Amino acid sequence: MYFQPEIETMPREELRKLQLERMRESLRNAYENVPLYRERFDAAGVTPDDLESLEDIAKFPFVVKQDMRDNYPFGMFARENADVARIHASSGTTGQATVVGHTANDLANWGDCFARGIAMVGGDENSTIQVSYGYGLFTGGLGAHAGGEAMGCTVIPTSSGNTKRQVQMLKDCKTDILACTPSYALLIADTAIEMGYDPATEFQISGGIFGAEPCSENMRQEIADKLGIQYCDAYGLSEIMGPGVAMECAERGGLHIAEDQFYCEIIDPETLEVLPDGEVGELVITTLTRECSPMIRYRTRDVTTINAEPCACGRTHRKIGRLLGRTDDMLIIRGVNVFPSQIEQVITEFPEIATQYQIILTMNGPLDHVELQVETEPDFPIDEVRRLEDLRNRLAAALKSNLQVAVDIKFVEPKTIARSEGKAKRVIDLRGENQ
Ligand code: DLL
Repeated sequence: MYFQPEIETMPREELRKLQLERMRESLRNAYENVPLYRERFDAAGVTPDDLESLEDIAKFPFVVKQDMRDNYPFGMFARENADVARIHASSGTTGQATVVGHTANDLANWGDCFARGIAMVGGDENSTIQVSYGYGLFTGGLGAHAGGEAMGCTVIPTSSGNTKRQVQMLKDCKTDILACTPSYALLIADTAIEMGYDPATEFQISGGIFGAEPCSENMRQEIADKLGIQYCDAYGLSEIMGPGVAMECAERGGLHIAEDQFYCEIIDPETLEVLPDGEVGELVITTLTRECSPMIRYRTRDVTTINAEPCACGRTHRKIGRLLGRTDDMLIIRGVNVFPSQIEQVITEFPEIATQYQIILTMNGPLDHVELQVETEPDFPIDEVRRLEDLRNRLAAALKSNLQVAVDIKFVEPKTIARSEGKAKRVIDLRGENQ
């Protein structure tokens, strides 16, 4: 049931004591070994000795992704080359890539964090886990792999892609747990069904550890039903570690933060004030054990809440709510703030429409123009104008009443929107391009 019971169910007072000790150590590691932290702490007039309680972390300055870019590649490493066991890097699609280093201890801790998620879906050393996250600089593949090894599972490192083979392995190797992005899980499930299988009843699979991108409640339910599994939402980010920072237990009330390794705060992204538990804001993470790349108050841009209510599963670590999206993914449609996952939730209410969509942003004079492309299901008569117009009106009305937004809806033929084997690209922003 638990991977590390003594840590996962540690009484909160004891846990907070452990966090404080580790936070002091992490601040010292950062201050003594990373010039950026020394300069920032000195400028703010604080030293690691000023930390007397966990809440004192609010005295320390934030770091952001740009700081990592400015110090590319190794400027924020607190360890010499000989101690660095591996590096991972972000793709750099939105700017200079960011590089994060891991010592052997960092990698071992990472494996433990992910293994806790494996236990949450009922896995143990008898389980077979198929890792269909991409392997490479992206942390999904190797992070899940480390978790499988820490648990003592049989690990199938399929990586992403070659979806029919993924299905064949799921079936033939009697995979118990699948780990991949939710959009890829749906593609794998749909491919299995197209191949003539019913994975929910014919395959052994019983758990899924899915993360790296937002996923609406309806889409998650569709994946769980099609595969016949318990769905564990896995959160993480490469700057902080990778998958395993927070994992969802069977109670489904949020994702337990690995609080022995990370300290989380929620801030108001405008005023930068720390918000009380339960309020929605930006997640800020301080690493407590990371040796090579300590992060002190890293602003994730992810929007969520912290839930401190006791959990029926017995774990004492606080939880974050399932993520709506990132502050930088939020669309502002005629003054209304909307996350793509909220649009997804509305689309998935319609059985005539597939769980596939794309949002195309263009400029219409000085105004943003938003086109929502959706696919009808193969059995929907897309040529019948009346039925299509009726569907369009109902979808437009649902978007308007749920999200207060009006968007142009464009129906496309079944299976024309590109399927994703990793993180789905839901928003195509053409606003910077000549039109
Ligand atoms: O996506 C690490 C990961 C791999 C997490 C596999 C879970 C499973 P990055 O590529 O650095 O790392 O992207 C991190 O992805 O800041 C979130 O915005 C988003 N994200 C990660 N997990 C979730 C999730 C990996 N469970 C960024 N729900 C984060 C929603 C997520 N968004």
